[in-house]
Amino acid sequence: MKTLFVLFFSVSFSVNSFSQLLRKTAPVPTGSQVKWQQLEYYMFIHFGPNTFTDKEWGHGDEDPAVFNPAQLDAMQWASTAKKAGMKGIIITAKHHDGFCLWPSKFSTHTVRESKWKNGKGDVLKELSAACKKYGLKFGVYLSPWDRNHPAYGTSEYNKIFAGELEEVHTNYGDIFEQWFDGANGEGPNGKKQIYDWPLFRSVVYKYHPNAIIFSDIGPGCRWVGNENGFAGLTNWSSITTDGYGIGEKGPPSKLLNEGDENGKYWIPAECDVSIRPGWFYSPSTDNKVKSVDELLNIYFSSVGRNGNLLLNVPVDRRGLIATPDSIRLMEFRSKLNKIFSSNLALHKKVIIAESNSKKLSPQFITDGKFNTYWNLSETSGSFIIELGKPQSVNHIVLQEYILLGQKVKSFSIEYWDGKMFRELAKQTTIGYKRILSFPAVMTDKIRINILDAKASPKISEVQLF
Ligand code: FUL
Repeated sequence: MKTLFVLFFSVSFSVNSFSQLLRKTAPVPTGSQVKWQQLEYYMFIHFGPNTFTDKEWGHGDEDPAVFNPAQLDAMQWASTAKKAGMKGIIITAKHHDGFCLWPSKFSTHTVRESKWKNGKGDVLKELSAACKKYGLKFGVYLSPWDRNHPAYGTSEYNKIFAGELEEVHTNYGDIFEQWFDGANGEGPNGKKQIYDWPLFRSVVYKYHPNAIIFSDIGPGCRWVGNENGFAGLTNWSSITTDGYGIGEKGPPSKLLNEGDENGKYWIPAECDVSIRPGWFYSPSTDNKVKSVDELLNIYFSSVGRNGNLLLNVPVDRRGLIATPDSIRLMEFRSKLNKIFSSNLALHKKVIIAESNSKKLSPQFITDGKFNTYWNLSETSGSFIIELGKPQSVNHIVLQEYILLGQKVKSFSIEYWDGKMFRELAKQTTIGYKRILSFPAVMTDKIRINILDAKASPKISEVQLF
C-alpha cells in the first residue's frame, strides 16, 4: 500500500511538474520581438552597382565608377516610406558584389572609390539621418557572401566581415534589424567560406542588444521560405532550428513558411518581396510595378498571417524612388486606409457564448487596446460581438496577446443572418495578427469560435470592418 502510494504520488507529481515545465518552456517573444512585430510593414531598398549595370547578382569586378546617383536624396526615400505608412527602411549596405554603400576601411570597393560626390559620399549616413528625421527605424542588410573581397574564402575574411559590421553598427545610430542573407552562388568549385556566425552576431548585439537579427534561423526573426511575401495559412511564430544553418543548411521552406506548433524558439516570420520583378532597379521593369490588388493580396498573406511585410522598393539610377513605385505605394496606402477606416467592433458589447470563463472580462476584446485581453480558462470557447444594428462587414482582424505566447490552433467566424449563425470562415492560427477578408455580409452579430488551442488562449483584440 505504502509503495503504491509513493508510486502514485511520484507519478502525479512528475505529470504535474511536466505540465508546469511545458508551460514554462512554451516560447514567448522578447520585448524587442514584440516591438518588432508591431512594426508590421517596412521598406527594403536594394541599391548599389547592380542598379546601374542591370544585374541582380553583381560579380564584384564592376568598376566602382558606375555607381553615380547624381540626384540621390535619402529624404525622398524616407518621406515616401512614411507617407506609405511604413515604419522603417532596411538597405543593402553590402550586397553579394561586395560594394559597400559606406566608405569602409576594410574594403577598396566602396562609395569612396566611386564618382558619386567625388568619393566623399556615404549612403548610410544620409539614410540614417533621413530615417531619424521622419521617425522611421533604420536597418541594414549585409551579405556575408562577398564576390569582391580578396580575403573571401579564408579565415581572415570573418574578421573583415566582423569589422564591417562593427563600422555599420557604431557610426549610424540605432539599428533595429540586421539582415543576414544566406545566398551563395560560388558553385561546387568556387571559394568556400566557413562563416563565424557567433562572431557576427556578437558584434551586432554588442552595439545593439535589442536589434532583431534576420536569417533562415533567426534568432530575431526568420525568412518565410519564399520571396513572394506569403506566409503559410498556418503560421506559428515558434520553430525548432536546432541542426539547421543559414543558406544551404537552412530549414525546409514549408517549415519556414508555417513554423511549428511545438517549436522550441520564438522566431516569427518576415515576408520579403519586391514591388518589381527584380530586387534591383531596372528601366525594363518600370511598367511591371505590382498592382494595388497584388500588393493587397501580399499584405493579407503576410501581415494578415502573423508575419511582417518587408516590401522592396528599389532606388533608381538617379538615386530616387521612381515615380511608378511611389504612385503605387500611395494608391496602396489609400486602399488600406479605406478598408481599415472605421472599426465597427470598437467598444461594442461582447457576450461569452460558450466557456467556463464567464466571469472574465470579454470587453477587453473590443477596447481597442492590444495590452488588455480576454483570457479563456480552457482551450476552446465562443464569444459574440453585438454591433447594435445591421452593418456591412467584409474584414475581420484578430489578435492574440503574444507576450504570453501563441496558442490558437483553430477558429471559425460566423455571422447572424437574422435567423441563425452561418459560417464565414474557418482557419487555423491567429498569432499577433490574423486578417480575413470575405464577401460583405449584412449582420448585427459576429460569433467567433475558438475551436482548439495549445493552452488557454488570450484574445487581445477583434476588429470588424
Ligand atoms: C537573396 C539575394 O540573393 C537577392 O539578391 C536579394 O538580396 C534577396 C532579398 O535575398 O538571398
